[in-house]
Amino acid sequence: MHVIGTAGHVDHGKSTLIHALTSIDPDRLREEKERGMTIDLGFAWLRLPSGEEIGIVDVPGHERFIKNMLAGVGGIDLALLVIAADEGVMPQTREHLDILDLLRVTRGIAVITKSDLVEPDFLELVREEVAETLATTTLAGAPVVAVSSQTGDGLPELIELLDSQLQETPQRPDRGRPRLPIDRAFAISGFGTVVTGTLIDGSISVGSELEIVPGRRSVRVRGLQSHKQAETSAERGSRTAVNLTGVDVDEVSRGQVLTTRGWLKTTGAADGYIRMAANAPGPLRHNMQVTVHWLAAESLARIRLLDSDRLHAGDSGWVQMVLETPLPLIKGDSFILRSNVGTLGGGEIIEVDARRHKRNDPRLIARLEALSAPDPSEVILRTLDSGGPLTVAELARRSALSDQDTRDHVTQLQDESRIVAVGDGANRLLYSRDGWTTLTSAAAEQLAAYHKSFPLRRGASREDLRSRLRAQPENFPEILVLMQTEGVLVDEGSTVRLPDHLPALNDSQRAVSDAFVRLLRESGNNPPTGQSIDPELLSFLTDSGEVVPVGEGIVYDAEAYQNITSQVLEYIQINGKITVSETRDLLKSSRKYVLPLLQSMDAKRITRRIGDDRVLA
Ligand SMILES: Nc1nc2c(ncn2[C@@H]2O[C@H](COP(=O)(O)OP(=O)(O)OP(=O)(O)O)[C@@H](O)[C@H]2O)c(=O)[nH]1
Ligand SMILES: [Mg+2]
Repeated sequence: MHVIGTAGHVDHGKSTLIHALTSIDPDRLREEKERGMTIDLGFAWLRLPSGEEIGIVDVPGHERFIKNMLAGVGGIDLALLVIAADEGVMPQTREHLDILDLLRVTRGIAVITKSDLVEPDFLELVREEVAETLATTTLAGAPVVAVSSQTGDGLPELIELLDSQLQETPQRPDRGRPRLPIDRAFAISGFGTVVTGTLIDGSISVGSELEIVPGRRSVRVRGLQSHKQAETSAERGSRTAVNLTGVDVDEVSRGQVLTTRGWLKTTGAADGYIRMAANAPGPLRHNMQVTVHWLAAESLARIRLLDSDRLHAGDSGWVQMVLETPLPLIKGDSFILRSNVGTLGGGEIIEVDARRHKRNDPRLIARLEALSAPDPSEVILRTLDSGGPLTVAELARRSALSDQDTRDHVTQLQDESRIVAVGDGANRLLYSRDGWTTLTSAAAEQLAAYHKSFPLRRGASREDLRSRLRAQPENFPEILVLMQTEGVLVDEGSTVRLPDHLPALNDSQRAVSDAFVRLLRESGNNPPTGQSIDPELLSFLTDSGEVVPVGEGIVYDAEAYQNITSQVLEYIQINGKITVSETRDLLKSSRKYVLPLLQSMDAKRITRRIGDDRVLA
């Protein structure tokens, strides 16, 4: 299935030509009929001699309605560039041709209309002018035919040409993710909401569970039509009308995209490579505000020029578009940049969800070049380098590859050790080798710094390390497992350390500690409180099992604590339970000691509290 579109200056006979070819008047609005001028997109279809049925999008030529033209031209496979014989190439001929060129529309036919109005030798001059105008564009060498929609002259030849050109036009690649940019939304009483558009990827069927993006509105396909014929499914490359349930007509508008659920996200900043239009009305300056036209949507955007300060007609360069209204762009999509004076340029999306870049950085440009390479492995690695780690699904979206292709390339890259995978299933996170190395070095640096600040502690808290590495909680355990396997660190449960880190006291610390422990040991069940021992030393002695802090500034010698717990346990075994005052009498101590002691035994699950009693835990 193919879709073709008209282009050309106002009044040059586009709509009349479509009417003559199809018997369908593409001007459907009353105002269009009254003014004899196309305002919004019109749609028709035609069965070619080969049997193929094609969809046709007719666009307005008037400069004032260029937004509508841009909304219609996004999904076409072939353009009919219409030039009236009596006027020849005019400003909108050039702007529309620039747009086709920038959108990389490589198939086209130049149709000289109103051939009945001029003499044959004048027609020859127009042919020459048209061929010359096309010569510097993607439509260079395209066939030029002269027709009269009035007399029918040349129309059979045009149809033959169309047929043969489309036979040679390959189908768009199928990435298996249907996208239907909505160009019309209306309601039909008894049926509800209908949206139309050109299905540019994948297929959809009656019953499909879809969503409308932006907005994430879940909908279901109730019915499908292509060229006014009911269908059970629609294939890519076809003009499609979709009857939806789950959405009111006033909740849908031109520019939104109908797609499968859950994968397509809007992006606020995207990097791209642009070419300036041959007839650009002025330069594109760094930080200039322009309108981005993409499929049927548009948004204001600030353009950051990444490798220049200014681009003139015919120049090309790397840009970042910062969109005022985020759009669900995907890598590889074409777009047009326009100011209110005219079409400035256009290009291809190279990376979605782009970060803010330092300008004129050769490494950035090298990375963007690699991202625009046709080699999917290279694209996958670069996408992971800049945006990783990513799940397979997210990687597929950002690199604009099908899920299957992405999985195949990832497996290959893993075998070659160029990708590191952490975890399993849908949560599996992929790092480029470089990305993983960066993460492991960061972990090692963090731990080294921690050990330097706290040499007496066994290790850093696991949660602290996680947040410093900005890792997600669901993948962090697996990240640690892999880092431990690679000998980067040792995971000790609640703390994490470098493999060669062993906390040890120096001589003076040892002396202080020994004196402290001796003092505790000598005071038995009632150790002195309010000791001003360095908390780092205390935590070291606790970790190494020499002392047991029970709270409230009370610390026991480990052996004394052991003794106490044995006595308490023995008492409970004999009496079934113990109270605070019984403990006090048993230990010949006071409430001050006994309360925190019992609480610490509860916390260590030696005892359990029931009301005023302690029992065995
Ligand atoms: N004599 C003659 N007149 C034509 C021919 N084709 C179109 N016209 C006339 O040219 C005028 C403009 O035709 P349209 O088809 O509306 O032109 P358009 O390119 O669709 O114009 P916009 O959509 O407004 O850009 C109409 O009055 C047509 O009748 C033709 O082959 N011969
Ligand atoms: Mg028209």
